Amino acid sequence: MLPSTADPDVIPARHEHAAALEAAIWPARADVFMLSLPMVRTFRSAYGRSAGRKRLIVVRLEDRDGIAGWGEAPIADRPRYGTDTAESTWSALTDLLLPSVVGVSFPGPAQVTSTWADLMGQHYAKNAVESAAWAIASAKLDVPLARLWGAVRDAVPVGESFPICDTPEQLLAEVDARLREGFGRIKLKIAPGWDVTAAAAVAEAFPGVPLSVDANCGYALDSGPWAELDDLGLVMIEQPLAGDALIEMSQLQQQLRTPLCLDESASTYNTTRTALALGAGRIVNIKPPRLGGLLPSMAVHDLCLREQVPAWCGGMLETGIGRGFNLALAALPGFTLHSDMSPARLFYDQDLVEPTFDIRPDGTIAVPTQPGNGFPVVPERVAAAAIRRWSTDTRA
Ligand code: OSB
Ligand code: MG
Repeated sequence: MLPSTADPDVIPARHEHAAALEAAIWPARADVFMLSLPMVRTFRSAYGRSAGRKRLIVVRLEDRDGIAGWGEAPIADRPRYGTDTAESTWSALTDLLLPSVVGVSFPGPAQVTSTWADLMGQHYAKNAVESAAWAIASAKLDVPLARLWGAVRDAVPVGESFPICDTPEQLLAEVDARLREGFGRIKLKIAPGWDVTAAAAVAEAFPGVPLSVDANCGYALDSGPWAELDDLGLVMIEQPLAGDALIEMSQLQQQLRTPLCLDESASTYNTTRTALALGAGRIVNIKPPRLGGLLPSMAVHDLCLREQVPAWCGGMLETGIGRGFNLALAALPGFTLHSDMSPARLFYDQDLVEPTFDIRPDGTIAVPTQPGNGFPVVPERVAAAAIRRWSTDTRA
């Protein structure tokens, strides 16, 4: 059983607490790596099929004290889920964000993020640099991130996100394999042509297992199989309509018993607040790369706690670098539903961290207890996968 949404009166705001944290950070060097990783399977959603290789960007900050912190920007090759691309993220990192951070001393991670408070967007890039700064802070204080942020659990219940398959039989076989590994919630990617039949087949084959669907903006208000989906007893329908269609999302929510979950619509703190106030959803998927960092994610988490809105941590096929931060975040009290946290082996032939993590038979993943990056990054693997590098060193 998952804990119920915590009482906001007895839980201090995580964002305020984390933003006030003092840990001297003085980045002397920054490295940016554009990686190309072979995928072990294609990932298909309403946005189409992912390619056989995935680009992603990894940032390494090295403090004057010699302590290094790593962050990840899990960018997609094409701007379908969000507006950022590999090239725009690279440019934001090397041209805008890192030049204002390297060679400057900061009292804590929040002050690192204030250097870009006036810059719009660039959320993947901001998240990667903020993550690296938090890893340095955590290492310097010798306190794991989850504890720094006010974790209330040491294990995170996880579900799996199932790409669109060629046949229902193939889907049922994959679901069966993941359930045997312990995954406690099934989320099916849906799109017109792959929705009610697939979801009904899974509901029938695995009764009692929490089931949800993720439409990735693939429908219009008057064109979805809403009544049929509503009858399946789903935990949620994630992002049925366009991210900015908040009024239509609210109209749809009024027609359904099933809660709608905000993913693409939860693009910033203010937009998430607006969406909740409009009744555009009753659950929030919190993703640091989409929201532009850990602190913005904590602010949305605090909002959800205050408003008694269940939340969970979404993923973007991160390697163990990004997942290390997501796991620490998902240990906060407002994350009351299963998170998308599949281990990297389900996407990549090799993770960038060693040891990596995996699901345990009880359906949870352990929250990292190591200070700094949750899992030890293997620099040789990052270098081996790099197709482009950039660095700046104030000591050179
Ligand atoms: O909509 O949640 C999504 C991956 C990339 C972009 C968007 C989404 C996803 C997933 C993957 O569903 C979940 C995961 O990382 O485990
Ligand atoms: Mg989603």
